[in-house]
Amino acid sequence: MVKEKLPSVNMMNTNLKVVVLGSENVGKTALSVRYLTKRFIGEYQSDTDSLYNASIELDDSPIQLQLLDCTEIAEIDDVLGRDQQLQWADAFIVVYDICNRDSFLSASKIIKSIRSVHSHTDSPILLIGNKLDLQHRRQTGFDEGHVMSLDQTCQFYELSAADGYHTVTHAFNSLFREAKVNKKALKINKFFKSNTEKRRNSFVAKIGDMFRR
Ligand SMILES: Nc1nc2c(ncn2[C@@H]2O[C@H](COP(=O)(O)OP(=O)(O)OP(=O)(O)O)[C@@H](O)[C@H]2O)c(=O)[nH]1
Ligand SMILES: [Mg+2]
Repeated sequence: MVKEKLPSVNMMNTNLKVVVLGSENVGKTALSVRYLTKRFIGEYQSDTDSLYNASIELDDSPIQLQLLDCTEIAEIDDVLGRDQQLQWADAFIVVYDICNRDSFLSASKIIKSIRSVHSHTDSPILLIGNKLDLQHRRQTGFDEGHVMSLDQTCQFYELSAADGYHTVTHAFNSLFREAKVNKKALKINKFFKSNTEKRRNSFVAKIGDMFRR
C-alpha cells in the first residue's frame, strides 16, 4: 500500500492576503499604517488602493503579509464591483467610525457581501469600530458592533488608530492568527479532496481496463 504524504507545516504557505474595507474617512489607511509602522501621521492619501507587502512575525513564525488598503466603499455595488479582490483575499478587515452611523450600516452590508462571495470558505473577518478616542461623539454603541460580530461570526474590536499601536497590533494579529489556521485547514481539505479524486479516477480506469481485457 502506498502511503499518501500529508503536506507538512513547512510546505504550507504562510502568505496572507488581507483586504481592508469600509466607507470614506473611517480610518482604513490610518489603521493599516499604524499596524505596519506603529505611527499615526494624521492625514493620508486616499485616491487609490494601496497594496503593502510586509514580512511580519506572528507567534515566532514569519508571515509574508499583503495588505490591500482600499479606497472608500460607499455602496453595496462598490463591494460587489470588487469581486476579484474579495476572491483574492484570505481575510478581511471591515472598518467603521463609531461617530458615523452610516459607516456602521455600510460595514454591515460589506460583511454580508463578503459572506456571499466567500460562502464556501468562512473567511475570517475582523470588524473594527474606529475612533474610540472620540467616544463623546459616538453614534453607534459597543453592543451594536458586538451583536453584528456575533451575527456574522467575526472578530470585533472598538479601538483608536490615533491612540497607540498596541490594540491595533493585537486586533490585526488576532485576525492573522485565525486566517493562518483557516488557510491551513483549507489546504488540508483540498489535499484530501484531490487525493480522493485521484484514487477514484485510478479505480475507474482499472475497472475500465478489466472490462476491456
Ligand atoms: N480622532 C481620530 N481620528 C482618526 C482616527 N483614525 C483616523 N483618523 C482620522 O480620520 C481621517 C481619515 O483617516 P483615513 O485613514 O484617511 O481614512 P480612510 O478610511 O483611509 O479614508 P479613505 O481612504 O478616504 O476612504 C484622517 O484625518 C485621520 O487622521 C482615530 O482613531 N481617531
Ligand atoms: Mg484611505
